[in-house]
Amino acid sequence: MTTTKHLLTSVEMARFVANGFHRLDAIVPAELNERAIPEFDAGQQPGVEYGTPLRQAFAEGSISRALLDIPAVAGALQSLIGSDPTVDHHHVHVREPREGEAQPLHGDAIIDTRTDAFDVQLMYYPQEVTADMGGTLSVPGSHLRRTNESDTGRYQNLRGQTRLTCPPGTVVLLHHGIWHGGRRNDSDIRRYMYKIRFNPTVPQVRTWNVDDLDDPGVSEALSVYHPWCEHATARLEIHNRIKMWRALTNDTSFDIDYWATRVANRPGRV
Ligand SMILES: O=C(O)CCC(=O)C(=O)O
Repeated sequence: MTTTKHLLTSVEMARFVANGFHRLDAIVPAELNERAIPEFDAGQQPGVEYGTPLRQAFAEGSISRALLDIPAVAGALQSLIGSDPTVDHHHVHVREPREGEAQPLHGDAIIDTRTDAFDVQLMYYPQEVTADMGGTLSVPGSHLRRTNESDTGRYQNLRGQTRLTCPPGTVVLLHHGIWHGGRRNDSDIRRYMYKIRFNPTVPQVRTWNVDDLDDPGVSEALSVYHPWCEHATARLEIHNRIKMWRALTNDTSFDIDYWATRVANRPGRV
């Protein structure tokens, strides 16, 4: 990664904590998008061993390297995962024209109960994705509701879900836990999505631009309600976000409406 100048703000980080993704529309230059599709058609990108340091994972001149060197991508990734991440794996996902079925809703890998660390998944869409092209479905705010891989596969539609449509060159950075799946492609066009998963190697603490840490917009962003759960259950998700924000800021006193402080109160216990 070449620059850390385009770091996310605290309010943007809080939105990521609440929603589970950060979206950068049309951030990749046209020449890279045009190069990507024939290369993806030619086959998967060269393999990378699990846990390879990002600096060594992708060759100079490769699409992956060029993508990760885009300052806004590098800055957002640095903000979310910290410096010197490793590459877990990468893969080009194709939804074939009129293929007839969607991928079940799932979270990648096994149930993952970490509360003080998370992996980041980058999804890159080199072409315009229209409503009938099988854009990735995801459920904003589902990432802290821990599930085991495709246990959510029986859910066909959830209120608040989004099926991605985007201009060419869009990048979405996601929390590893988000519920997602490739949708059915009802168009005549192959749909491409290139995914890279990153693992942190440093504590994910204050890795973004914290100048606005005290902005009231932080609590506001963390308090958003998503329509897939009941009003009362949504409070549990806000509680999960408070715990994540405490870990990210290393501030064990952070709270919203006294919820985390109240439930942690055990007078007299050491
Ligand atoms: O193709 C897609 O849109 C999503 C695929 C994916 O993320 C997966 O298989 O885990």
